[in-house]
Amino acid sequence: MKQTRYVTTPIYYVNDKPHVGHAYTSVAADVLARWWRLQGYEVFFLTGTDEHGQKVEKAARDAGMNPQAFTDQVSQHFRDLAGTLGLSNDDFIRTTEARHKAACCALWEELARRDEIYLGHYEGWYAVRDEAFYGPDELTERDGVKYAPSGAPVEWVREPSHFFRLSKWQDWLLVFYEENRYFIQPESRRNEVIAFIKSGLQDLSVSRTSFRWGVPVPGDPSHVMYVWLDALTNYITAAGYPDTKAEHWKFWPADVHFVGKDIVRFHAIYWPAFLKAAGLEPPKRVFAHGWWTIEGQKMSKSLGNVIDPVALVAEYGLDPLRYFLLREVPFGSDGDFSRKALIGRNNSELADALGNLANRTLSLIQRSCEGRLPDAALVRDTDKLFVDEVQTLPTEVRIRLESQEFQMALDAIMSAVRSANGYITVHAPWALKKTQPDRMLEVLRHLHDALRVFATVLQSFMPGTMAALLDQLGVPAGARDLAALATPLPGGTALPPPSPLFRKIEIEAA
Ligand code: ME8
Repeated sequence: MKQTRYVTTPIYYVNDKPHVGHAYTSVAADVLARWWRLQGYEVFFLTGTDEHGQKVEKAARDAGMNPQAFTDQVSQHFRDLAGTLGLSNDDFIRTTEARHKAACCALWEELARRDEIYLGHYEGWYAVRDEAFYGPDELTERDGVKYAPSGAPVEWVREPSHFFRLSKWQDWLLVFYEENRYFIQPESRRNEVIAFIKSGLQDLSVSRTSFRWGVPVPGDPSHVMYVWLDALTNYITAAGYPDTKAEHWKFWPADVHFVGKDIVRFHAIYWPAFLKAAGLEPPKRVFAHGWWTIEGQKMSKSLGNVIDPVALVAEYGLDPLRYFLLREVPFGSDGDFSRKALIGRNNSELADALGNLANRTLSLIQRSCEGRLPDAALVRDTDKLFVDEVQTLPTEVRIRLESQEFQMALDAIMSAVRSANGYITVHAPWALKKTQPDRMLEVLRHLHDALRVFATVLQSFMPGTMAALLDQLGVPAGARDLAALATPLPGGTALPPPSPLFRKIEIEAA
């Protein structure tokens, strides 16, 4: 069995500061990376910034800066955001780094050596905002301006260009998707990609001559590489390409590339074709999640509703935000971000359901058991349903997360938390102290065992708060992975006095 796992986020354009959409993809990738580590895999989690191309060059010009100084500055915001979001990324790649330019040149040379690239002339539509070429039948026209399906305006481009023989890979791609049934997720995106390919693939322009901000084409420096060829290569640069003999190459192929639905075409069509053409293995999965709107509207600078994730973390706390992003909508579907919804989830599920459960249980252990963990308890008939639900929870979460169903995983966890609240209410351990002290110990121990399972599986979603809960539960640092759940904590373990994990947030008056 492969003991390594490799997950990536898109590398984000440095034309502007990060917003909550970027935070979303990054948090999803972080949760999966942490989950794999809890299972004992050796994980490589990559994120970074996409710094070349016409769009970034223009943003630098608008800011009155040279492109390198500009990208240094904006890239730092993304690096800082990784810290603010508590990302556990193992590397942060920038496409302006020497290691990356070397990988791009090596890939280009390999493609050229295999006659997968030829020199021609491009004439057609280009959207700088998307850094993408579009066919005439994909466009719509308003007030004399043509627009891509994304809403980006297109311009007519006419220049000499190197082409990648993409059309040659059309049939291979269709067979590849058939043989790798889950390569593109979710299904709706897979269907969309297959329909696009069936409509006919053209060879792809992979170099530009009308601007300079890119990686010069080896042997033809009047061209710079098309920014998507450059950008996609980042995923192998970070795995050590072109040194495929190096230790680090063990991470390739990537297990999951997380992307937004806007960029599925590049990842699901161009990327496997480039790799196959160069004799390299394609990634195992491209998961294209949905799109966030903000209080019902598209997020845009002109509407002034762009949400800064740093401000959200300051206002609501990191873990409630991480939880909300993956809890609110099925991964793959579009969602609406509203403060009210975030506050609602925080108050009802985190503060009330989970937080109160922990606080009630741990306070009772403090008061009624002198702060010592009761011994492992007998599972009586009346405990069985609840204990079984808790014991099967890690497997259920694992199955959900293997297919990146974050919301379903959290749903299963919350349903078990609700059962635990039902269990504490029905068995009322606070009323047993005088009449049935031994039974009180059993009930408290079952609740403690359940909290340990909840905290263990939730660590990947809310690392900070769950570390605090595991501290309060007396779980040693070396016993916090999934395998450790098989070993019960020794009875008599001293537990620190509990303190609240989550705070309730007031809903501001509308
Ligand atoms: O496309 N909702 O970079 P980018 C959800 N550099 N996710 C969103 C979002 C929203 N409203 N807005 C952005 C690029 N995202 C290229 C990628 S990869 C080799 C090169 C997320 O800065 C989502 O993941 O435009 C989307 O795909 C990504 O940010 C686009 O980031």
